[in-house]
Amino acid sequence: MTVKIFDTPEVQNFLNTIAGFDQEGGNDRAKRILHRILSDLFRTIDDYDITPEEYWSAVSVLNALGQGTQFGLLSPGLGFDHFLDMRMDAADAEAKRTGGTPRTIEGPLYVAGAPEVHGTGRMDDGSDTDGEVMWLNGQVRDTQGNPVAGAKVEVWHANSKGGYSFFDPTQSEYNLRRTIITDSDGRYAVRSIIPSGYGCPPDSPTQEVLNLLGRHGERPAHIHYFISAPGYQHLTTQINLAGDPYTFDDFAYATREELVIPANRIEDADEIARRELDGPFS
Ligand code: MBD
Ligand code: FE
Repeated sequence: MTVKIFDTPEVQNFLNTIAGFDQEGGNDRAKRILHRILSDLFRTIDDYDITPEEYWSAVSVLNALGQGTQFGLLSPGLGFDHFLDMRMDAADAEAKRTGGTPRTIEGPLYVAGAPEVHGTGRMDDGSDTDGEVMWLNGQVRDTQGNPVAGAKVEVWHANSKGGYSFFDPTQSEYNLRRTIITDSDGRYAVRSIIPSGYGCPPDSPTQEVLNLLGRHGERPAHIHYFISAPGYQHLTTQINLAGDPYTFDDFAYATREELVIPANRIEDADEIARRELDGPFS
């Protein structure tokens, strides 16, 4: 079947009808956007002679993606999240908003309402016996380099198996998720465990689509951040722990050179003992 009908008046009129162009009501922007998307898809069907069988198999993939967070997971794999970031970067550049830590994608695994701690605290519930202790500290500064006291630093990351609380039923609520308020010097310091990279579930519809593209679904070990303070632009970002085999081969395209952070291994027994006693905070 190699017929081409897209450019005929019948098909063009049909598209106008489907998108509600022939009638009042509805939302004008939605009409125009849906008209564009449907036009592009109809043209694709025409150009590639997509068969009904192929179309219905795509419908069944879309239905499967509708379960759980599966489209949220495929979305960064298909580059939508990074593309939106590229557009925000370009808008910042055009408005001459420069400097500061680069943004990167949020991903599908943020959960609002994490316990709040002031300056210091512990993120893990102690149950991940394979998890290696990690002290995570930093300072929120504005683009002039001045510390921002009382900034909100929301941090979330995976456990040693690459799983996130709320999505991995073996973890307690809000495990490895905290809202940290920076101290008077803009600093925060929390104790947690070193996260592992994330891999899309092998039998998920997301991985099924990636397989069709000959692609893996792996992310390097990373830690997510939202940083906000009144009067400042909200920052969504991540850091990557240096040395992961997927650092520059992230299926979600979220790595940025400036966000790859080498961890320092603390070997000194006295220093470890002092941190165990005092918490992560000194
Ligand atoms: C993750 O942990 C993640 O951050 C993204 C973007 C996609 C899948 C899993
Ligand atoms: Fe993540």
